Amino acid sequence: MEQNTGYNVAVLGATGAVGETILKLLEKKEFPVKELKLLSSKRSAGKKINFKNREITVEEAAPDSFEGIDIALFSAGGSISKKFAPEAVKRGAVVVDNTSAFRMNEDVPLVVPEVNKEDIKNHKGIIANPNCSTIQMVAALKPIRDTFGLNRVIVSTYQAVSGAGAEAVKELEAQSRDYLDNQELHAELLPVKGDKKHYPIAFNALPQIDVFQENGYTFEEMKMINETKKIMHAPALPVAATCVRLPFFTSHAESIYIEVEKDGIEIDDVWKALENAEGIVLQDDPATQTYPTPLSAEDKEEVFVGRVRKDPDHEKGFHLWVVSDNLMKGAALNTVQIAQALIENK
Ligand code: NAP
Ligand code: 3JM
Repeated sequence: MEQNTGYNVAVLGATGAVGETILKLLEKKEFPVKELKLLSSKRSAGKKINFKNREITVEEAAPDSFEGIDIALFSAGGSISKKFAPEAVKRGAVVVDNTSAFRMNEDVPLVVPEVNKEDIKNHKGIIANPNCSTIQMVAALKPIRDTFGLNRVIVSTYQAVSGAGAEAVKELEAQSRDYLDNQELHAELLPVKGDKKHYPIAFNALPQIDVFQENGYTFEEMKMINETKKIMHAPALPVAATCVRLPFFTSHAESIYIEVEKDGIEIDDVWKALENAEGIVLQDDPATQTYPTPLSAEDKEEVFVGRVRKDPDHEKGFHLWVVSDNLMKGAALNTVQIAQALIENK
C-alpha cells in the first residue's frame, strides 16, 4: 500500500546486486517511502519488481527521473553516478552514492554511521557510501582507535565475487560447473570488466580488484587506503592494503594487522573494546573453534571479528580477522543507514 507520509525515494541500479539488497532493506526497515522509483539502464526498463506487495515498473534512468525525488540511492557504477548525481541534486534530491565517483571529493561526506555519522550534516547534496572492504574495516577499527589509539594498519582482503556484480556471480557459477566437468573455462569478466586480460576465478585467487594505479597498487587497494584516512579523520595514519578476489559468492573477509598507540594492551582489552561496539559481533574462541567465515556472515547486518592475536614480536601489534556481508553492511545496509540518519537529522 502506498503511504501518504514519508519520502519520495529513487533507487538507481535497482536491478543490480546492490540495488536488490537496498530494496529488501527499505522494506525490512520500514523506511518511510511515499513514492518509490526504480531506475536502471534500457536493458531492464519495463521489468516489474515487487515492493511491499506492490508491483513497480523499472524505468530507464533519465535526468527527469529525479523530478520530485527527496532521496536518491545510487548503485549503477561510477560513470552513471557522475552523469546523474548532479541532475538529481539540481532537482532537490539528496543522493547517497554507492560508487567511488565522489568519495574523495572534499565537499562530499564519506560515511559509516557507527564511525562518523556527524559528517552527514556537511553534505551539499551528495553523501558517499564507502567501498565495501573499507566499511567493515573501519567499523572494527573505530572502537580500537577510540580506546587505545592507532599507529598503523596493514590489511589483506579475501573478497567475494558478488562485489563485482551480478554478472561476476554468473561467471563463477559457469566456471565452477565447467571445471568439475573437465571443460575449458571461459573468463570474460574478472578480475576487471574492460581490462586487457581475464583470468578464471573458479578454484583460483586473483590478486587484482579494480584497475592498477601507477604506484603498483590496484584502485580497490587505494580506495581502502584513502577512504580509511578520510572516514577516520586520520590523514597521517599509515595504511597499506592487498585486495584479493576469491571464489565464494558472499561476504568479504579481512586479515588486519594493527599497531596501537598505548602500551601494555592485551587481547582481553581488545575483546572488551570490540564487544561493546555498535554493529560489531565478537566471535573469538580458539578452544571451541569459534570465528566468523564468509558463509556464517551471509545475510547478516553486523561486522564479525575473530582470531584476535597479539603479534609475536611487536608489543603493540595485533592481528584480527574481520568478516561481513559485502552486499549488506558493505553496500546496501550502510546506504540505508545513511538515509535513515539523514531523515533523523531533519
Ligand atoms: P550489477 O549487479 O552489475 O548492477 C548494476 C546496476 O546498474 C543494474 O541495475 C544496471 O541496470 C544498472 N545500470 C548499468 N548501466 C546503467 C546505465 N547506463 N544507466 C542506468 N543504470 C545502469 O552491479 P552491483 O554489484 O549492484 O554494483 C553496482 C555499483 O554499485 C557498482 O558499479 C559500484 O560502483 C557500486 N558498488 C558499491 C559497493 C560498495 O562497496 N559500496 C559494492 C558493490 C558495488 P540493468 O539491469 O539495466 O543492467
Ligand atoms: C565496487 O564504475 C564502475 O564500473 C564500478 C566499479 C566498482 C566500484 C566503484 O569504483 O564504484 C565496482 C565494485 C566499487 C566500489 O564500491 O568502489
